[in-house]
Formats: sequence, C-alpha cells, structure tokens
Amino acid sequence: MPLPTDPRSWRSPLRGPWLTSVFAVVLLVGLPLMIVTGLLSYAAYDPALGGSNDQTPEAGLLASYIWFDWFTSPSWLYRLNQGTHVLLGLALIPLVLAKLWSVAPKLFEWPPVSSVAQALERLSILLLVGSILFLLLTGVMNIQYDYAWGFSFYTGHFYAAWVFIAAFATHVALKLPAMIRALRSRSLVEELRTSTADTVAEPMDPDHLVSPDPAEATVSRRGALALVGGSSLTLLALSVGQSVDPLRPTALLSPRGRSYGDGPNDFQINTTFAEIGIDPTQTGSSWRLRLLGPDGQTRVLRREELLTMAMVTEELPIACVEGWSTSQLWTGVQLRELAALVGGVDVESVFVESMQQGGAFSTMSLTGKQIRADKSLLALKVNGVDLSLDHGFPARMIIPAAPGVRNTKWVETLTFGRAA
Ligand SMILES: Nc1nc2c(c(=O)[nH]1)N[C@H]1C(S)=C(S)[C@@H](COP(=O)(O)O)O[C@H]1N2
Ligand SMILES: [Mo]
Repeated sequence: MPLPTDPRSWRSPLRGPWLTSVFAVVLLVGLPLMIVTGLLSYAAYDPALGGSNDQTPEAGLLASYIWFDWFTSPSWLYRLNQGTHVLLGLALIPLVLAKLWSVAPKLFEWPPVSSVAQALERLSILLLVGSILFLLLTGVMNIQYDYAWGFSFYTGHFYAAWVFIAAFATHVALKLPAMIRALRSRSLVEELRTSTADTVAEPMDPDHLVSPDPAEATVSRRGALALVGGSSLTLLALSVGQSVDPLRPTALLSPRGRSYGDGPNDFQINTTFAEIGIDPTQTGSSWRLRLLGPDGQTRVLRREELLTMAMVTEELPIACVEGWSTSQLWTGVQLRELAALVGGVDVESVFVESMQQGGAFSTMSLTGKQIRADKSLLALKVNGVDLSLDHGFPARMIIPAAPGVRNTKWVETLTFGRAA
C-alpha cells in the first residue's frame, strides 16, 4: 500500500479545488464570525479589571482592541454573543474536518520543503491547522468537562486564537484568488443534480488536490455536501436548546441541557453548593453582608434588612462562556443603592467576595458602569421565592449583559473603590 506521502494513495474522485472551495467559502463566512464573537467574549471578561478577572496580564497589544468598558445593555448581549460563538463553533466542526479531508494530500506532501515560499506557506498551514484543532478541542472540552486540563482555558484559548487569526489571514490572502477561480469552474446547481454514477474527478489542478489515479465514485458531491451539511445541522439542532429556554429538553449534547423540573429554582447549575464546601451554618441567620466604602465607611447588613430596601425585579439572563444561558426573574437590591450606603456615589469599581474559599470564581471585580447600571442587582430571590442554596443563597450578583461568571454566588463582602 502506498504511503500517505504518495499522491497515488489519495484516490477519491471527489477531491479537487471545487469541493475544497465550497467548504472554504462557508468557513470564510463562519470563521470571521467566530473571531469577532470570540474577541468580544474576551472583552466582556474586561481584562483591564485585572486582579481575579484576568489571567492574561501579558496580553499587551493583543488586548489593545479593548478601548471600552464592556456594555451593560441590552441585557441579552453576552447571551447572544456567546450563544452564537459556541453554537456556530459546534456547527463548523464537520466543515473543518471535511475541509481538512479535502486537502489531505497537500498536508502529507513530500518532500516537506521545496522552496522558501513553499516552506513559509506550509508553516502557515501548520499553524492554521494546529490552532483551529486546538481551539475546537478546548472549546468542546470547556463545554463538556469544565476545565479538565493543566492550563487556564481562558489563557490558552485566547493566545491560540491570535495564532489562528494570523494564520487564517495569511491563508485567505494566499488562497482567495484560487478559491474564486475554483468556485467559478463548476456550477453548484449542476453538481447537486449529478448522481454518483455520473460523478467523475475534476480536471488535474496545479495544486495537486485532484487524484492522479482516481477511483470510481462511491458517493456524489451532492452526497458529500449533504453529509457534511447534515452533520452540522444535527450538531446545531442538538445544542441550540442550551441557549433557548423553551427548547431546553432538545439540547441532548449539552451537559446543562437536561430539564430541571418546574420549580422556581429549577434551572441550570454549574457549581452546586455541595461542591464548593461552604459550611451550611454560614448561610443561616448568622450571615451578614459587609459593605466597605471608598473612604473606609462600613456597613453590615442582615438579610432581613436588605429585604426592607427598595426591591427591583428584572428578567435577566445568566449566560456562561460555555454557551448555555437561561433567563429568569430576579429580585434584589440595586448595586448602586448598596454603594450609596457606604458613601460610594462616584465609585469606579467593586470587589466582590464570596463565602466560597478559593477557586477561580470566589472573587470578582466589576466596573463603575456595572455598578451604576439600573439592572445590576444583588439578587435575594428568583422567580418570586428565595434563592436556593445552589443558586447562591443568601445573595448573589446578577449583572446585565455580562458573562455568567460575573454573577458571583454566596456573596459576603462588597468593597467599593474610586479607581477603576
Ligand atoms: N461563588 C461562585 N459564584 C459563581 C460560580 C462559582 O463557581 N462560584 N460560577 C459562576 C459561573 S462560571 C456562572 S456561568 C454562573 C452561573 O453558574 P451557576 O449555574 O452555577 O449558578 O455563576 C457564577 N458564579
Ligand atoms: Mo460560567
């Protein structure tokens, strides 16, 4: 049997510039959308807040596109952004694999280097393929297994994204003319009408995608496109329910897609109360909310005292970076009212501390914009009843338009500051 480095070992008659370009043009639309939503997601994490929020203090130029504080409205902004990023990413997996299959002979080309220009092109392909597989793999693992590796998802996915962006831009610049030419070489409508029996290889091409010794077709181009498109749509259909409340039970591929019963507290939980090991007696009548102001003012409030303050009820989403989201009716005290209690009318930051000891999400910083937003709440209730322990009883943050991770549960201390 010939080795994969031998062009004669690649015999599918479907392989050729036209089919590769059909996959390419879909990716050319999809991947930039992945890049934009990905970069926006990173901006939503507000790396400028530093401290417990950001694990890429060396990002430098790579984060220089973030000249704004993340938005606080519309409240569904992060939900839409992240739902798009994750669902589209899942749907693109079959396309990426099909595209790689279609250019496989090139990936195995031998000798590996024949000229300087070709060496540079191959290097960009290596970075392109390596980074996209890394991004898809870490993305899927982040959804399915929460952080099952030795590095931070946030850091790894971010730096790999920049490798990908550079390699993708290079690849598009080099290949765009060939893609357009190949797309013009055949009619899509005609391909979709061609049966397997009539499927023959494309004419030999300068890039050597077409097999020098094509076998007989076992599937038509129409069949191949249907297989790839069908796989994408299936992944999408089995995942979309994780971001759309009424479709929840259809999200069979999503770890948090299962249905949760009909009670007011029956919706997704990433981290349960039992998992994080807070002593349950701490959430009882001895619980106090501590407020620290920018000039050293302090207030200590019992839950009953908080409940006598002006209550605001808002329908607001929790939208995790993992793509799942859910909208619920939260009731609580506006964050800016709490700031006012400790003299913080002009505050520009708040440091939130949970009763949870340790773990990446036990502390969190928020911006002045987030403190001032009408819909930023310290929530005490959800859907008309007290929060359950799993949802953060006695109190949790609910920040509009922000990533779910901003919604710290089991809040104990809020420290307001003047400097951002
Ligand atoms: N104290 C604490 N708050 C937390 C978390 C946590 O692990 N600990 N998880 C965060 C994350 S990642 C999300 S998406 C939201 C929603 O998670 P939940 O479903 O566990 O409430 O809560 C956030 N608040
Ligand atoms: Mo999350």
